[in-house]
Amino acid sequence: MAVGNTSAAQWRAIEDVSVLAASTQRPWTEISPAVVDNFQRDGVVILREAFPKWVEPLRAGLQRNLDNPRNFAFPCDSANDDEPGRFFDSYCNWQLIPEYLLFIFTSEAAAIAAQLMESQTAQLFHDHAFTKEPGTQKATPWHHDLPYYCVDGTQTVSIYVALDATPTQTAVRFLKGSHRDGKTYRPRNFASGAEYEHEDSSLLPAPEVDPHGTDIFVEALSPGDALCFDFRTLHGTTSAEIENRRRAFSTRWMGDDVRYLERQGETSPPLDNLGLQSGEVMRPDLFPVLWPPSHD
Ligand SMILES: O=C(O)CCC(=O)C(=O)O
Repeated sequence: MAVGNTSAAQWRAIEDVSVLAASTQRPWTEISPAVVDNFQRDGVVILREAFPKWVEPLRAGLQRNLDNPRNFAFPCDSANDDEPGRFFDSYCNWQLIPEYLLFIFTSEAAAIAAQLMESQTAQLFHDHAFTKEPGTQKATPWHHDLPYYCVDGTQTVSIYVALDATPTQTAVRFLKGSHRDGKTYRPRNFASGAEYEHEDSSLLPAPEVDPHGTDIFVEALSPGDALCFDFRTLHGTTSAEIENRRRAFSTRWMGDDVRYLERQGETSPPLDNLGLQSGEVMRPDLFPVLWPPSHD
């Protein structure tokens, strides 16, 4: 079983990604003000049929990742050996998997991210691919992503593209409005449920959320639909058994107010040696600014 947070591959495969950003174009697609308002209010929104033509390429990219996890960055199996099924994830692979790279540099994702974040710019943080195989009962523990990351800010979004039809029973659930409650919870390991060791006393114990409560946002997904959620929005799943393969490809985006934050403990991804002090902008040579689409 591959454990998380150790890199099998060099994720910084391209010397200066700004060159790639400047030589590619990303299309515009309009997000309605009502959708932006919903995202700002709830911390989550669904965009139906946002990326239909990307489903096959992203499935192919994810299959490379699944077939040879050790050739790629940060592979992780979160269903333990004595648990049924497989819950695989891997992140920071866009420089290694061409289909991921093409999606990030040439799809509408950057334009969508900028609009939802109400930000002039959209800067890529990283990609994150997920697969739950049939038979898996392992729940995704309730968590929010921001305290896992070496960044802080309020203009953030993950664009999670469903690659399989997913019923509500096994889809990711979100606690509406939790991005604005001012609380930050300890990250936890998906496989063991153990909390990360952090010296930050402002972090609350990992949250318990009623997955069937009235404030839960959950939608059945079709391939190509995108769930878009703030890094601060609490999310998780039930342990309902996965009946059909459930794959998703997520990209994490940072807006104008996001800055590097030196966390007092483990982060995921564990992006060390960035050469940054807390409060500095994330390096555009490693984390490309993809909206606006060109800088000339
Ligand atoms: O697909 C899942 O169950 C987990 C997704 C997730 O936690 C995330 O995208 O941050």
